[in-house]
Amino acid sequence: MKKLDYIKDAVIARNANDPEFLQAVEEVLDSLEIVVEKRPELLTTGVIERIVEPERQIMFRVSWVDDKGVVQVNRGFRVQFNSAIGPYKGGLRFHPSVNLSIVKFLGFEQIFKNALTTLPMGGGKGGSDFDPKGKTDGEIMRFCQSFMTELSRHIGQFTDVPAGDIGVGGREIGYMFGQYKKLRNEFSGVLTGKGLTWGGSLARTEATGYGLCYLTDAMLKDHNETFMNKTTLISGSGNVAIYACQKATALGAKVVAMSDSQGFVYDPNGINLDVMKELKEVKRARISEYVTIVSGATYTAGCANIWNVKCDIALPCATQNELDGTAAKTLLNNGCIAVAEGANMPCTPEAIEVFQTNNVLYAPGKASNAGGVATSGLEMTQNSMRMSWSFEEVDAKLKEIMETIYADISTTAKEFGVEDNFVAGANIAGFLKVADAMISQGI
Ligand code: NDP
Ligand code: 2IT
Repeated sequence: MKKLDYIKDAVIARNANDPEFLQAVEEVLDSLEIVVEKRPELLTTGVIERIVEPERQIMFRVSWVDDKGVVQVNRGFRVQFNSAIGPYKGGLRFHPSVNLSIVKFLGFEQIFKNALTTLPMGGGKGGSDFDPKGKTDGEIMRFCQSFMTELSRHIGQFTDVPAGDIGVGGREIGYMFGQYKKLRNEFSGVLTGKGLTWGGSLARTEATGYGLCYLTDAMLKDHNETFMNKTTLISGSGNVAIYACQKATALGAKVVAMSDSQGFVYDPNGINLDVMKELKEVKRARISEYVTIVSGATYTAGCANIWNVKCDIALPCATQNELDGTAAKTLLNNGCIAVAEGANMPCTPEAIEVFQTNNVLYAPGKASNAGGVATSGLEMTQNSMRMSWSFEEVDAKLKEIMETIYADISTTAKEFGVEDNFVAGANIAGFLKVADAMISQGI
């Protein structure tokens, strides 16, 4: 019987239909067992029971008209999870799999991630079950406008500042920003990931992937390793994966495989990023097309098969639960020394167990992918100051933040007697900052 089981049981009873949310909460509660031993007031103030319940959950109808004149109806979500240390902040995901469980798990993780960045941002997340694949620009625009028509009532630069996530990039942020501005007659930093001529920050596009590599580099160096000449796998081929590939390659790694939801490409010469960017960012094509352009590369159907490729470092950058216990054992047997998450919760609890019991360095997403939201925080700062920093300035700040996060999670793990357990380090460090703020602010 663990000390926090009574809270876990209550969360399970109240959220029985939300498996992803329960998975995220259980991991955090397990990490906090060693904290409540030292800090009993965390129990008497009810701060743990409070932090697992969203402050506000909004669900709404999004109706729009497709190019054929047919009325379509989607469901929109915004979960405003915690505002103890700043306005709600977190991305919007457009993907057919989006439901309340997924939005709640993402919003919950965002609380701790945002606290780790050192910037004043609370946690939130939103999205829709809208599928952008195969839609025309006009359809995307009309959907985004309808989505923002309702969302605009609930957000604001000092209240809640959404950004991108899966299926939401610069194009979608533009259409949503335009609609917000029309409805409110207000030009403000209500969204991040904006275009560079209308309030966006340089390096926000690159930030999550770059930040992932900065944190991984710090973790490797702390263990007398580097990216140099390391064979690396990166799942996904979206925003996070592409810029992780760019930075890992710049740091000396050889990225030999990337994927999309249908399969993966293996390129023994190292992924040609110009080809990949043209295919994914410009043409929005399937990754299988890569092998028709780059000779020597091969395509294998089934995205999870990427973990069968022999590697030194694995960077899962696609989606939740994409790397399971079996894949983790394969990585281990193939000699993988480090796994760092670009995606949110890509490794299952079984996979994490395999890494941690076999001394594979493992960085959890709420620390390793925090560079995206950290740079969103820097975008908010620039908007408030009515000025913009150079790419080099933002990139230097991002690198410093990621190194600080690594130092923080590593020191916290040591302090609680679980050296190199970065799951515990990240959960505890993120939690304590928010919990202390909640306690100061009263019930
Ligand atoms: P994108 O939409 O740009 O790319 C998503 C990539 O993941 C695509 O290659 C997509 O393939 C693949 N993918 C999506 N769903 C699945 C699935 N169910 N199974 C397998 N592959 C899938 O999103 P991002 O790169 O922005 O996001 C990737 C991950 O990083 C997400 O977990 C997100 O929450 C996380 N993240 C993003 C941040 C950001 O700033 N954008 C910040 C921090 C974390 P396909 O094209 O075939 O769908
Ligand atoms: O998961 C994430 O941290 C994001 N999708 C980025 C959130 C943000 O507000 O930049």
